[in-house]
Amino acid sequence: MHWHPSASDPDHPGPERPGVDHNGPEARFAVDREAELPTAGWEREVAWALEVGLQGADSIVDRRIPTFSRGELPHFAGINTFLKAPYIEDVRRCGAYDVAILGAPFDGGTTYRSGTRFGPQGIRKISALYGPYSFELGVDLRESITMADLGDIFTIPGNIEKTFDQISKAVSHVYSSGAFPVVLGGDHSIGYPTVRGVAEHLSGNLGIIHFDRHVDTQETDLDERMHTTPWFHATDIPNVPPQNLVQIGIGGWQAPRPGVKVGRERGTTIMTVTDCVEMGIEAAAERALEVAWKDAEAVWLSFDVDCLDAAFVPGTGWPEPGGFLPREVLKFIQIIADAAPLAGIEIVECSPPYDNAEITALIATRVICDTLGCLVRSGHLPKKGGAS
Ligand SMILES: [Mn+2]
Repeated sequence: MHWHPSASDPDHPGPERPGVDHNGPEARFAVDREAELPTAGWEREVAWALEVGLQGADSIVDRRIPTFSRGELPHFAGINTFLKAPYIEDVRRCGAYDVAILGAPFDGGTTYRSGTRFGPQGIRKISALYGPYSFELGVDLRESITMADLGDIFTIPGNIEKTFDQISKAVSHVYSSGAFPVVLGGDHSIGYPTVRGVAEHLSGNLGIIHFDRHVDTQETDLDERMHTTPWFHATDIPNVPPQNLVQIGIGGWQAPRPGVKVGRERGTTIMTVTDCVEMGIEAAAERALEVAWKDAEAVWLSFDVDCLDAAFVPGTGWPEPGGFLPREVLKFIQIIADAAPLAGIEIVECSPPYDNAEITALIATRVICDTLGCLVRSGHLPKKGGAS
């Protein structure tokens, strides 16, 4: 099930090199793979940037540089969309793209630290640091898929239920357009309306792979459907059975007992950090895939950044020590995205006002990029096939 680089394939040993190969096996694959990646997307971007951004000044030696920054470079310049994807004001056009990014800036469901209403902005801002190419994954998103940033959903700060309706309508629109939805939260209360927006389009069941330190399965918290409750309500949807909800990284002193009781009664699958580390990330990921995909038509990925150890995610609502290391969670995500297509992904609980040096937003961005990269390299994106 795990995706293996072709460098380990004896039928494809890679190009001959003089002397002993000094690269490690993964690096060897990566270095060889880069030579196979096309550059047509980059060349189109350069030509477009020169046309709309004007040819650079006479003293600029590199004639690919425009006067106005357009496209990827420089990374510190430009308007902050996710990965510098074009901002699409007319959301009716989102189906023309393989991937659509949409923000759900809402923190009305938080029960301790707020600030996730700034999550989409924080993630977009630090995403400018990233290029479209991943060395180890051997993928260049610019050469493989088209992405659009739809901006944000109009959330209602004082009203959780109206916000849920807005989010469900937005996610439903994007999902039914054929674009792959990437939802930038927002607190975790949005997990219920996002799933609701997808599930209504399925005739079969929707599974959920949920990364978190918290179970989020109680019915209400502080008398409302707060960010501790999304999976109670999601698994009340007839085609979102709790038997297809797998919860990864749960543990510590912040898992409320009412939620644990609901999980026990409904039969969700919980895997602690120790469970995953001791069985090995590969075995844990395969178990998660089995649960989420059992008799399911599609699977939604819900990633709460607080599944990482608190040291890596200061900018979050309920930081909890003892979580995953970034490399563990990235490996987990990669196996899931390589194994099968996903219905979409949401990244929640990134709270820039509490972040330090943007490291929480950085890991949020990385999870999205690794998910997209693995979906691309395994042929799950673009959905209709296309450039590879
Ligand atoms: Mn959480």
